[in-house]
Amino acid sequence: MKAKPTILKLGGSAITHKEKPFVANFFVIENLAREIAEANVSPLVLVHGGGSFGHPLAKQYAINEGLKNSSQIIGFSRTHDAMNVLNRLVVQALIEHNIPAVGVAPSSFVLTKQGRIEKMDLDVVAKLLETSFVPVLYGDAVLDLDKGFAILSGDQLIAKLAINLGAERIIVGVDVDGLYTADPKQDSSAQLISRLSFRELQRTLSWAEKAKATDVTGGMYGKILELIPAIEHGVRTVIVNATKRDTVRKALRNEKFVGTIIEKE
Ligand code: IP8
Repeated sequence: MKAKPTILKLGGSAITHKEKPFVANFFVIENLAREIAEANVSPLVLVHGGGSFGHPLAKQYAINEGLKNSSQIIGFSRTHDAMNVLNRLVVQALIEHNIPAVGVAPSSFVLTKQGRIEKMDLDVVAKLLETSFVPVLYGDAVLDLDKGFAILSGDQLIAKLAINLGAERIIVGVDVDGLYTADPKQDSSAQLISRLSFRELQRTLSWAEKAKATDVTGGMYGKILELIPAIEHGVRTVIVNATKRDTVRKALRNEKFVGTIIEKE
């Protein structure tokens, strides 16, 4: 592969209505599909999160705790299927905008061990990129070598993809403008951090840790922790608001945008 890929994560909090189980935010999905088409970046890998599709089921059946009783088995199927439904909605919107999107289920090429990626066969994804397709992956229920199964977050996936595919950058689209000095949903004096180094990042973790409650994969805190290996590896990482018009397009085009840029130095 010649050019270095861009990895764009579309957060579940942006593309679904988080408080309404199994309700997609079609307005945001459609808008993002249009902006991705306009930005015309290649090679591009998309990864989306679970939002109100994957998380309620993952929680209900305790998928991330591993296989402890047989009643969880159907829950694994339901969680994976819900993610597949959301994936189809995203892929269809992209195809409507003439983007050659191909949905790829991480559960078909990733095995975890204690919840961490242990084996990942990227041949198909790399070949898709080489052939000018846009692979669309997602956080998924995956098989785990030790505990039967686990939840693989889209964030763990993007960091690993970025390193293994030699990505140029990661763009993470969420439902807030970026990283703040405090939790913006709790504290009105919180200020947006426009740029920070890897070292400065450690300090933001203290408040982010408190905000990890809702997602089975850890919310903003989990997100930052997962991105660390890619940032350390030198992959420029930006966090932007995917629900605000034009932001993802500007970030993809490297135009001036509101958000947080995290770099190694
Ligand atoms: O929203 C988790 O992915 P995330 C996906 O990226 C599931 O953490 C199945 C809950």
